[in-house]
Amino acid sequence: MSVRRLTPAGTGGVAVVEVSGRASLRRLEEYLGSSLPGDGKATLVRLLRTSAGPAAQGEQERSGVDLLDEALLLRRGEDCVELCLHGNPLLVQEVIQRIEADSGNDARGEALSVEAAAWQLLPHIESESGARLVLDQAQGALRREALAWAGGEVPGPLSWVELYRASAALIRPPLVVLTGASNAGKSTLFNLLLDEERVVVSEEMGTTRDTIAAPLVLDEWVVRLVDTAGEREVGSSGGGAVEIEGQRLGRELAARAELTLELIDFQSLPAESWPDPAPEPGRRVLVSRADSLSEDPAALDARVAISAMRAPQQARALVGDLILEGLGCQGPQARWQAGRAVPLELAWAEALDTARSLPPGEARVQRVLGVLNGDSFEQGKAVDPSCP
Ligand SMILES: Nc1nc2c(ncn2[C@@H]2O[C@H](COP(=O)(O)OP(=O)(O)OP(=O)(O)O)[C@@H](O)[C@H]2O)c(=O)[nH]1
Ligand SMILES: [Mg+2]
Repeated sequence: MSVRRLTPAGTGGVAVVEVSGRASLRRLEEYLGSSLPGDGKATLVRLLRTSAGPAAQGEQERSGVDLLDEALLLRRGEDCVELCLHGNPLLVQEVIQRIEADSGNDARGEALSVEAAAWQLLPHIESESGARLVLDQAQGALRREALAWAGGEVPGPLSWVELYRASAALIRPPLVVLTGASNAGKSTLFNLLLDEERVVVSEEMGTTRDTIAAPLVLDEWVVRLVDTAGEREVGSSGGGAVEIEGQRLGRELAARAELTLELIDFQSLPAESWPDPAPEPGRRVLVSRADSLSEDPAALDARVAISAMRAPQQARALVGDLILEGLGCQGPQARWQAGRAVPLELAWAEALDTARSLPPGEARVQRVLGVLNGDSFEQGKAVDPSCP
């Protein structure tokens, strides 16, 4: 049984609170002093500070002193209702506490079904395609597909983990970090991509001394773009210590980024040499300040070089494509497709893949049900499904 907020904490027009579990619903009925509507039906309810029977509620309503909120109550299936409250955070908190006190809530460590987890994730998704993908799973796309696969009715994906990886960038914004020597043009590119003067740009070495992140929309995706302090030798006294710390933070972020984009100043390239634009997965290298190549736009594209000054539009398009390619956001698998089943967590995908060891049929269905109902996980972490 549980009471949980589906919308993010804070001020809002509406706050949605989910109450689930048979015992919770019984207690909620007692608290409201009226029976809950049938599945798919909604009703208006008045939530009071005290849980009393209908007679006492009527009394308090008349005096008008104890009303916490008037809410729309929506029945979502046998064991679950949603309360749509007016979004005052203080009143919402009070309502949650009232219902919890009445239902003996113990949500901590409780199993969370894939649908419940999807409803919780939905308000936090930053791209429209990602939100639609998560909504599909909240409405049972993964459950339908995974159970049909477990029962041997459909072949299912070759790998649930691969399916998760292909869509991961839609679900959580990947970290994309700009790196490179001081004055390579990182901040100039950062501003150009965001289409605003977000950070300071100057010809002075060591202009950027901190890490600055901003969301960048690219086609269907949103990425977390980070500008960093450029690499150069600095003394550790005076302002140097701050810059060294900034460089350290930048390296730390780059180490855990889904993609690093290293800029190399065209002028600093040794003659006859050109960097490999894709030296390894998760790393792309771009030649910057290639003004002299900008006379011939095809030369910029062919050599993965940009001139933010002379050909800004081309630079923006080239880097946007490079980021999406580097993140694997290409091909139909990576895009949102209506109603497609996608595990929203790597742990779910891994747990589903382990069910392959069982032949399609009842045993696999039971194992998959355990994953879908969250029984195979504890506090958000996967446990070995082979050890129940
Ligand atoms: N000619 C030319 N100059 C550029 C280009 N891109 C950036 N610059 C200039 O290069 C200088 C350094 O640019 P920044 O964007 O501040 O460089 P940075 O990599 O952020 O430098 P740090 O913050 O020190 O790490 C500025 O004077 C920019 O105007 C370009 O494409 N062509
Ligand atoms: Mg900079």
